[in-house]
Amino acid sequence: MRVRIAVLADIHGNLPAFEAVLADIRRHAPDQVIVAGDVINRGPQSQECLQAVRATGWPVVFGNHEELVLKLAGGKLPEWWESDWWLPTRRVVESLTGEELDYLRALPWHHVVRVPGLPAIRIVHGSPRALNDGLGFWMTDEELLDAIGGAEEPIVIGAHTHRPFDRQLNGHWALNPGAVGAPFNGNPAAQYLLLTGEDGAWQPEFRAVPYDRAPVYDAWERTGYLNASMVAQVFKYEVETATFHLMSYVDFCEARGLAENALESFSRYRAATQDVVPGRSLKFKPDH
Ligand SMILES: [Mn+2]
Repeated sequence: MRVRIAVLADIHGNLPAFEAVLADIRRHAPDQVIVAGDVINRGPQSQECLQAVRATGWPVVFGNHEELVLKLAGGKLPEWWESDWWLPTRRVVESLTGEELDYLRALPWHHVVRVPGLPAIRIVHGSPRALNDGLGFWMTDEELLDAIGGAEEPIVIGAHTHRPFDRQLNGHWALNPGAVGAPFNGNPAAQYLLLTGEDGAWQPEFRAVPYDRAPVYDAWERTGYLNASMVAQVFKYEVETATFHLMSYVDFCEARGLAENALESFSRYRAATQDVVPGRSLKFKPDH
């Protein structure tokens, strides 16, 4: 008997990316599909993504961006969340209905796949330890064992880092499906993980589905906040380049004494990073 499951995560309000993955998943017709968190925030179409995901009936696991939006909705974040910088996240909160916020609150923090004759799989947003503790290639074996060794299932799938990852050690197996809506591995295609279970073992296939990104850029333009919130510009630039820019943008501004939430600062950052190899983590030192 052959079983197939699909795991996708980090849709982040990017509806065209989710629709591309949805079509690819339907072609492969897996037996189970699990969404490993961060359906919302960052991208311009959070509510549309949440509704599209819920329409599939697939189980969804809680992510750190669901947590962030719920904290903001509950007034549990410091005052600086009132700045224009965070306007996109406040818009997410305003756009969601009370019923949708309740749905997010009720999401489980993990999902376990048990198929007779196959190793059990624990699916979380980050790691079994925390929502924001992602699994990635930069971890030493010891760090990875610390992160996943506490799980009772031999296989752990965690997302959050927006980079596909696959490492086996000491009877444990860590996998990361990469991101649907905002990959950071230099490949702008919408990414997810397909697992085929057969003859007592799972075989992973990392899928990367190309899609037209023009509609998501148009959706960003329609929000009206691209010139008010530089975090929105950074999130859009991350989708364009499939590279993590948020921390390096903040570092870039700090090193030069630039105001973070100014279009001029973002334009300078964009010009300075045009030729950087996609997928590389960027760090900036002051220029003298
Ligand atoms: Mn994420």
